[in-house]
Amino acid sequence: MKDRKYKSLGKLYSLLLILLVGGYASVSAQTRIVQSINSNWQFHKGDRPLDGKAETWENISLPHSFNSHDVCDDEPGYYRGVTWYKKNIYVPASWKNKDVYLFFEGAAQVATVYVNGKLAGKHTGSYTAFNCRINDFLKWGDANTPDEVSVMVDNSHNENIPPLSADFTFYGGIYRDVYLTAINPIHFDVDNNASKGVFVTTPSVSNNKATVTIKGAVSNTSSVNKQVLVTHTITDKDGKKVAEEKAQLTINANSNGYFEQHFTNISKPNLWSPENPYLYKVSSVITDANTKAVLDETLNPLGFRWFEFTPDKGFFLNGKHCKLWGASRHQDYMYIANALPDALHVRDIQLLKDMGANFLRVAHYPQDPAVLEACDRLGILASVETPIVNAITENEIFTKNCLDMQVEMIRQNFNHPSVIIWAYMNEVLLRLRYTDDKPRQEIYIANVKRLAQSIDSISRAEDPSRYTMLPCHGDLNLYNRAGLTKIPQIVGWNQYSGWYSPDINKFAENMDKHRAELPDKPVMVTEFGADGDPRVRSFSPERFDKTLEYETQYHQVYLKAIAERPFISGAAMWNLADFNAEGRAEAMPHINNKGLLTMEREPKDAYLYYQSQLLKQPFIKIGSRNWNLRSGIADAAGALHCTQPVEVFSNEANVSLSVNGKTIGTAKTKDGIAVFNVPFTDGINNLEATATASGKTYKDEAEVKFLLQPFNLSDTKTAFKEINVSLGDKRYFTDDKLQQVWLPEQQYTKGSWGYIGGKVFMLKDSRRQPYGSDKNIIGTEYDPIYETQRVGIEQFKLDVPDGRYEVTLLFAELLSAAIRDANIYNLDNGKSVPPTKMEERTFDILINGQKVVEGLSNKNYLVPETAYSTKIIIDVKNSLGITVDFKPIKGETILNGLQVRKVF
Ligand code: GCB
Ligand code: CA
Repeated sequence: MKDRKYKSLGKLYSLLLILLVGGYASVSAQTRIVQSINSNWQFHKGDRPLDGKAETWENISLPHSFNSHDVCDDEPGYYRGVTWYKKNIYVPASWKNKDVYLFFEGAAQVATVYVNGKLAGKHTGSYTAFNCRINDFLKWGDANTPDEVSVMVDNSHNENIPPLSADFTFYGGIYRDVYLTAINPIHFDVDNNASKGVFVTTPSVSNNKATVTIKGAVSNTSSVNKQVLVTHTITDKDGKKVAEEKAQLTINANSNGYFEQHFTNISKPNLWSPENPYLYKVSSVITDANTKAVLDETLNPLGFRWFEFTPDKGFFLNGKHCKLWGASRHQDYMYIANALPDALHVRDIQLLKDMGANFLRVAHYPQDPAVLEACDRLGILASVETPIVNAITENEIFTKNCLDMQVEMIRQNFNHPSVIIWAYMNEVLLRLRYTDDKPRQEIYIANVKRLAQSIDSISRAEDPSRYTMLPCHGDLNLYNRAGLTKIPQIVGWNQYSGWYSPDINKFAENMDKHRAELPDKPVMVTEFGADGDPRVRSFSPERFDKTLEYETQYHQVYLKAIAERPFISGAAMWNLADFNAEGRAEAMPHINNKGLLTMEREPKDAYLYYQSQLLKQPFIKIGSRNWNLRSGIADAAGALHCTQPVEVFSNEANVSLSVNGKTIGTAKTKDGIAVFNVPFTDGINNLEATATASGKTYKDEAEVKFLLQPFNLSDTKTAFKEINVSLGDKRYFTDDKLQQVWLPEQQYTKGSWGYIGGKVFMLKDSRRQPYGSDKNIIGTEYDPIYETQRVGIEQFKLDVPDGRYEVTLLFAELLSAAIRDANIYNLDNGKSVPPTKMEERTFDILINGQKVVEGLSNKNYLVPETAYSTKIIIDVKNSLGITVDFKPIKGETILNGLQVRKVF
């Protein structure tokens, strides 16, 4: 067991403390030693060869996941199997009289721990901590005697361990901190599910008075009976002692002694809330009753607050109405998987706070201890849940694993004042088993209900002070019929009307239906969101086009509907940040783009929108602030600007905007947004937005680089340099790396550029995709360009001036007989889209009359779902411009993208 205060400073801090406290006679030497052992591990992917062949080991440090890269590549799937980690630790002989533990904050998903080759412990489940006592396996030599720790970590799919399937990646590894700890044989019971062994509750709290109950156990692993004193001291933020209680215990050898202490009169507690996250400290100390020596001590946070969920008026904190606004969060980053340093966890919670939120749904599994520590400090109320997602396995081992995880989660996180809900089972009826056997399916549903009931009961028994919650997917009738809406104290709804299903107004209807049919059940919206690929933009957003603009519009509708309904206790947007879901294809393969932040934690517009709605202090931010590389066509022949809308997000009534020092105007905000038409000029445009609140001016600046395309390509005032066009597409695509912008297609007009003939590619029978395909295009990062296409195109013309040009043509065959991945999330629960029959196509391509590609066909370069591009150099003469002809031989012609660059 470790004491978290040493966490970041590790060994050095422990040493310092020994030095510091060493000077006081009344305090014994360091009672617990807690040192991280994250550095210098060796990692082996696969099982260890038993045939004596040389093993290959890679040097790594923890936190570590072995899936940091294979979840992002074009190869479907990722490594799920056995791996090994090993490291030497050095345990001094002076610890011989102590209990020595290895404390793992988390390892995914089954970890088997060996010390010097002997089995020391085993833990199942990726998302909870575990502790192994290792005294019996150590060599007890001097400080130079190595003890080898080796851990087999296996993240293979296992029908007995939740989660079975889900829209996120089941990364493997020792992906959180590991500590070596040494404590006296008399200590708080750290063997109780890797908890603190001390459980703090506040049975009654009011403005005037609070009570505190502290329960727990002291373990005595020595061979003699012991008389000890357990002292609990509550201090306020400034370190002032508020109250103290002592209890005398006699603990027999090799057993536990239990204590329960009551603080009955804490007057005028400083209440904990999002506005005032006031934390007291509870120090727990065990002293030897005879010698008075301190044997063990630990520290826990304490917050005084009381709360209630009501079915009609929503949530109340400390007697005041408080709508919960927040987000759900996954715990991964690009290329580091879930193996995050603590600072990145803390950063996320800070970003949530900065958005104006007061709630976090820790979804879909317990996360790093740093998360709830940050919630306590920053004033974010939290719900935590166990990872039973989509489906269950109907057997005793699965049931036991679910219950064990629930108990571990509750006990390990018990003392966080931020936690108000213990949840379990996300959308557990989404992947119903036995779809072809209805009677069997009814038995399955009854088994799900039975499991839910067991988990709910155990949660309430473990911790009557919090609420239980079960997040369901949209099908209210199904969850009602299954009895699942009756079991938890709060029902959560994950709602995607306007995303997976077309009609966004159904969201409000669904919530009203809950109110009408379950009038006694408190309710939260546990998820709602829409994908926004940060590279993709549109001035005419549509459902499923993956633009940030649609994402913002979607959230506007939801926010309004949630705010208007007092019975909705709160809402958690899906998701705080983009996250990896390896099985997904779409615009950014393997990524679920429903984040309010990108994977790198850059704010998308939806985040700014929430800031404008939730923050109390004056707020102003220029929208699309990360869309700082833009392009567009000049407004008219000879014009030196292109007018495009810019949104400003603010909670003030009026905002003004100027560009390069020139005022554009003042506009009223509507629902926090003011829109300006900005005449962008070629090059850098400095935008400045201002708002005035009680005599003070608030402002925001943004620098936008604009690549102005001439209205006529032969315009001399704005010389043509290059153009990138996505065919069959209505969106803009920004490529920050190459500093290129892809424009939506347009029809050819004289003097300009565009296609002639053909139609936009649409997926057959897609209930989602407005245009283009949702397949992962192999061999490119530019999926959105390749996923859209013009079919039956006859020509592409550009009236460029004479000179040498590079013309790049991009193709991807979007029809294929391949069955779509069954794992693609399908919340409208319809049948998956049938494979489209691929018809063979062959066509020639001519540029300015010359056949540059002959017989392009599925038999050569046009491999289904694979990017193919070719660059052709041409010299334009006699003011003829560029004409690309597509001549069908068999089937229809296609073009997905086109780039033209002037060389000279
Ligand atoms: C859900 C799931 C979540 C998914 C989300 C989505 O309902 O609970 O795990 O990631 O939908 O984006 O489809
Ligand atoms: Ca395209």
